[in-house]
Amino acid sequence: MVHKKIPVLFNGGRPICESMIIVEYIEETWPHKYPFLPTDPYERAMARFWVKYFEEKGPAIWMVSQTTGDEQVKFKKESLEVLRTIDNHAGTLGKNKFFGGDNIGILDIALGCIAHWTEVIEVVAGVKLFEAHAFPYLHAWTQNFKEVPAIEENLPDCDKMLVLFKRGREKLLASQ
Ligand SMILES: N[C@@H](CCC(=O)N[C@@H](CS)C(=O)NCC(=O)O)C(=O)O
Repeated sequence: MVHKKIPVLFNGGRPICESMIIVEYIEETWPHKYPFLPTDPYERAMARFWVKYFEEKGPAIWMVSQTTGDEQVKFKKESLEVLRTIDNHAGTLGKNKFFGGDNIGILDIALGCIAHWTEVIEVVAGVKLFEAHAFPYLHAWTQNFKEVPAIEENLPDCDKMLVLFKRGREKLLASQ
């Protein structure tokens, strides 16, 4: 594939890459089974807006584990701003458990890494980002998200992720 990155979905032998393009493809191919986007055009646009926001800004969280010193401080600040913005958005959920309503939708999937990856990133970087009391709405959402059977059964093992991420950071520090 062009970027040599995962994930890649194969359907009928044909590859589709880029996570969120894959999610939209699944939705368009099996709309009744996986209605990941709202039916209302305005709501669809809003869901896509937030997905794009997190695709653009979310990598700051990962970068906290890939940097040191002033650079890490900068990415920590950016990460906290992203978490703050998404926590505010999660504050509008009301009675809904998910951004998709009663069931997870495209934005829940896009934000999935906050629910699971962030804690591993924090350990590897030695930096705390996602305090439950500082981001209460987002924290409540992560609890709901991780309880969804399809999510719970498929989350990668934290210990294995830790080994992998630590190795990545060690390599990075050795090359500096
Ligand atoms: N925007 C892409 C990002 C994909 C991506 O960065 N994948 C990482 C793993 S999470 C990867 O394949 N890295 C291997 C590499 O960069 O060589 C998407 O959402 O699918």
